[in-house]
Parts: sequence; C-alpha cells; structure tokens
Amino acid sequence: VWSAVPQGPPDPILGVTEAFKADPNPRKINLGVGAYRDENGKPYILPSVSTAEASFVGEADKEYLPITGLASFTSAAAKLAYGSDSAPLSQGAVAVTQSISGTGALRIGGAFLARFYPTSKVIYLPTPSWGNHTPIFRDSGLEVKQYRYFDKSTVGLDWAGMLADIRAMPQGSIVLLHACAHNPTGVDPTQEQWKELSNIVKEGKLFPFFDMAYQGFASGDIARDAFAPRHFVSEGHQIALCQSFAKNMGLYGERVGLFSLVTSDKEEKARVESQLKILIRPLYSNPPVHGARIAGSILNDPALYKQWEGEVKGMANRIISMRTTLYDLLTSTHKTPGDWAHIKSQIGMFSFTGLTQPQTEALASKRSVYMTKDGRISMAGLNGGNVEYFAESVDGAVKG
Ligand code: PLP
Ligand code: TYF
Repeated sequence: VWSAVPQGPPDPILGVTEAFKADPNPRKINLGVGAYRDENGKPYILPSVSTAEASFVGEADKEYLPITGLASFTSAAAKLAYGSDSAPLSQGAVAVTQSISGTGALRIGGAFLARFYPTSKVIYLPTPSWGNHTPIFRDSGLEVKQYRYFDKSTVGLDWAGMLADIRAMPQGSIVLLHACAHNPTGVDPTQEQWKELSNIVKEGKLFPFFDMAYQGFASGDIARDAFAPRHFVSEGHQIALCQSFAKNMGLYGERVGLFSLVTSDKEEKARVESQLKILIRPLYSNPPVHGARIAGSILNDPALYKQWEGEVKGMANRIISMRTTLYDLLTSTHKTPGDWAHIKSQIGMFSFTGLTQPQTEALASKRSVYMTKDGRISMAGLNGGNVEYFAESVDGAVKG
C-alpha cells in the first residue's frame, strides 16, 4: 500500500542529536538542539518545578481538562505575558487556550487565522527563522513568505532591510515576530526599534503574530523579555501570542503552552473562544494536565514564583558567562581569525557563530562537535568542562 511513500529527510535540528548519540567519542559535544544543560552538561530540573510537582503528585486526579485547558494555569500564564496591569486582560478581552507547548500554540494560531482572519492568508517570517515555522504555518493553511532580518556581513540585525520589507507588505498581511531571543540568530531589535516596528505595523494595518518561546531567557528578566508584545498591546494592536514553558520552566516534554488573541471586548472574546474550542476538539480534544498543573502551581504561589524567577535568572546568567568565556578563549587564547564580538552581543539560548557549513561538517567528523549546519550553537550545551575543547576545535576549523 505504501510503496509510493518517499523517504523524508530528518528534522534538521533533532537529527543532530541522532548523529551525536551514535558517536562513541567521549569528548563529543552536542550544541544542536536548544535545550538547557547545567554546568555538568546534564538536563536541569528546576527546583521550583520539583516542589510544585511534589505538592500534588499522588493526590490530583487524572480527569480530562476542559478543551481550553486548566483555567488557573491559563489565566496566570496570560498575566505573565501581558503583565498584570494589561488593559485588555482586565477588560476580559483576551481569548486564551492552553496549547501543546509553543508548537501547538503556533499551529492553533495558524489554523485560526487561516479560518477566520478576513484580510489575508499570507504570513511573513523573518529570514532566517525557527525551521519549524514554515511547515507549521503551511500545514495550518497559510501561505508563507519572508522578510529580511539577519545581516550576514555584520552578524547583526538587517534593520534597513527589515523595515523596507515590512513597509512593502500588502495591507493586512500577517507578520510573525519573535518576541525575544530570536531563534536561530540570537539577534533582537532594541526597545526603540520595537517602538518603530509597532508604528509601521500599524500604518500597514498588518497583523502582529508573536512567538514567545524564550520569555526570561533573553535578559533573565521575565517582564523585560515581554517588552515587545506588551508595547504592541499598549499601542492598541490586537496581537496573537504563542507562549512556551519548555525553556523557561524546563518543561520540554510536558508540552505546556498558551495561545492567546487580543479581541475588542468581552463579547468578541467569547465568540473567538467558542471557535478556538471548535478548532481544537477534532485536533486533540483537550490538552495534557500534568505540566499545566506544575506551571500553574508555580505561577499562582508567590513564594514559588519568586524562586522560579531566580532559577530562570540563573539559567540566563550561566549562558551569558559561557558567552564571555568562549569569546575570551577565541580572541585572547587562540587568536582565532575573525571578529567574535557577536558571541557576546547575541541574546538567549543560541549563537549564530558565522561558521560555514564545511566548517560545521569538519567539526562534527574530526572533533565530534555537533551543531546545526547553519552554524548555530546552543550556548547552553557549553560548560566549564567542555568550552576549552570547543574553542580549540573552532580555532582549528577556522584556521583550517
Ligand atoms: N518557537 C520557537 C522560536 C522555538 O525556538 C521553539 C522551540 O523551542 C518553539 C517555538 C516551540 O517549542 P515547544 O513546542 O517545545 O514549546
Ligand atoms: O530550535 C531548537 O533547537 C528548539 C528545539 O522540531 C526544537 O526550538 C527543535 C526542533 C524541533 C522542536 C524543538
């Protein structure tokens, strides 16, 4: 029956982990997937997560959640993103639903816009963007196009190109914005640039669709990292917002996320939520409960919340210290040709090193150092025990 089914390519990011696992070299390093590792290179279970989980394990039932999820979690998660002083939140004008992490939020959002957004079926993504964005939106029924974002020559933001492309979008188009800690480049607009973007998006009557997968990971400060969506909302934009708790709570496999839409008022919100339910029911009926309970417990308990904020800061700071260490090793110790300032200036979990595809291939085959072939490294995979080996390997690859 399936003789005509062609072999498909593996996921370009998750495929790196497969190659890493198959490598017997004890010094091997996996900088492919964006998953936080502690200073010993081990997955990190946040102590706030363990405490939250212990408070209900064995006691909470396993009943179905409502279609839109656990209300105590969804309302707290929306507050985390929009801010407790958000006008549309206090007016009851934000439609929310729990989602299968950030990916599920993007998919619900894409499908909702494909079904109901009146003006356009085209979504513009930055070049480059997270590799899964294109298939998610295409499979949601939207047409995917690009806007300029990254400037290879400066290893920074192509601000002029970005502005020109957004200004040229047909009125009413959908524009995807990474709220903070852009994946894969680690390059974000400044707050001043976000303000200008808000104006331009308004002038073009564009629909701003935010993907916030790394709240807290950019600056270590939860509120500061939400600046862009909060600013857009305060300027009157009715945004869509996707949240993931994979990174900032380390709940990767629990699949905890939120999708929300700012609407005009309570009545509109009720209509929108009714359609979100109709969309979700035939997809997966209702979301998983365990991770939402963990996240909800943390967000709703002031002491646990404070503890969690400190743990997020700890993860962000360890990544920042690895940026400094790597920069110093490349520039002072090895005098590796090139300007490596971007290692320090880039934000969040990733660094776009500027290494070429042949260099990344040589690093994998000769040194067992694995990264995506666009030269992106997950900074969280570096630690005191492997950063010297990594710097020496990069130096070797660059000097050829
Ligand atoms: N959006 C971006 C930009 C990402 O990097 C990721 C991956 O972590 C996601 C969304 C969604 O991830 P998840 O579905 O694990 O929450
Ligand atoms: O970019 C990353 O590494 C993370 C993790 O299909 C990820 O966003 C990567 C690929 C994928 C799902 C998650």
